[in-house]
This record gives sequence, C-alpha cells and structure tokens, in this order.
Amino acid sequence: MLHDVYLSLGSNIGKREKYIERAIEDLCAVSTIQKKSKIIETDPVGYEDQNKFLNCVVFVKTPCAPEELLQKIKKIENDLGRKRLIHWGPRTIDVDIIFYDDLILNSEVLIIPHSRMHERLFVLESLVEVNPDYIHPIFKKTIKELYKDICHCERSEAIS
Ligand code: PH2
Ligand code: MG
Ligand code: MG
Repeated sequence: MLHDVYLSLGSNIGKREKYIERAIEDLCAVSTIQKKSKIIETDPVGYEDQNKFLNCVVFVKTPCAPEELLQKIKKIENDLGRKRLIHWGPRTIDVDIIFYDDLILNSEVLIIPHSRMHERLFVLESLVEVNPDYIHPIFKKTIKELYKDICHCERSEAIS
C-alpha cells in the first residue's frame, strides 16, 4: 500500500541547489516523486544569524511506514553531510515530513503533521503550489486557507 507524503526540503550551506537535487534523487530510492514545487530563496526563520535558505516541497508516494521513512530520511541527510550542531542552525540538507496521508502522530521521535508547518511561510508557500486543497488533519483547514492566514508579505524569489 502506498502512502501520500508531503516533504519540505531546506538547505543553507554550500551548493544549496545541488544538495536539494541530490536529496530528491536519493528519495527516489524510497518513494516515487509525484510533484515538486519551485525552489525558492527564503530568509532564515527561528535562528536568524545564518545564510538564506533554499526551500521546496515535494509530494511523494511511498510504501514506507512513518518511522521507517524517518530513518531513511536521516540516512539521506547524514550521507549529504548533515551535522546537528545548532538547533534550527545551518544545514547542508533538512528533509521534514509535513503530512503522511491524513495521519496524526505524536511519537517520541516523530510528530505528524509537522508541528510548525502552519506558521512557516517557506513551507506553506511551496505547499500551496503543490496541493492547495489538501486539508490539514488537525486544523481542518486547506493549505490555501493556512497560507492566507499568515501571508501578509510578498512571495519569495523563485530561483528555478
Ligand atoms: N529550517 C529551520 C529553521 N529555519 N528557515 C528557512 N527559511 N528555511 C528552513 O528550511 C528553515 C528555517 C529548521 O528546520
Ligand atoms: Mg526543519
Ligand atoms: Mg528536520
């Protein structure tokens, strides 16, 4: 059985676009890519004293269970040189599970939907491009509505 999963990707060290492309290639080993947003350049959120990010969202279908997918993602991040030094700090690549079907999960290692996605413009802006009508399983709002709730500013610059 295949699951519908939305992933957010971010990079702000080195050849940012290459890291995102490589991560998407590596994700093909564990999923089938259905749709990709454009890659946008965004200001760092949370910990602000770091480089700008490139961000995008991909929609994939995968046979993996949630925590199995998380393990595979961690391996992809580690293979691409991800070091965990500062919380929310600089990274070669970060791949976050945003939605997994309409699952609500709060385990020790994984929270789905992603607990901050609804307050992050860099996630919603790309997600709205991929599936504006997807309904958040907790808030019962569409992506389009969540995006409208927080977008008081201009759209980010697309780099490709
Ligand atoms: N990721 C974070 C923290 N802050 N800011 C932007 N613009 N893009 C990110 O991907 C990002 C962030 C933690 O994962
Ligand atoms: Mg993240
Ligand atoms: Mg992460």
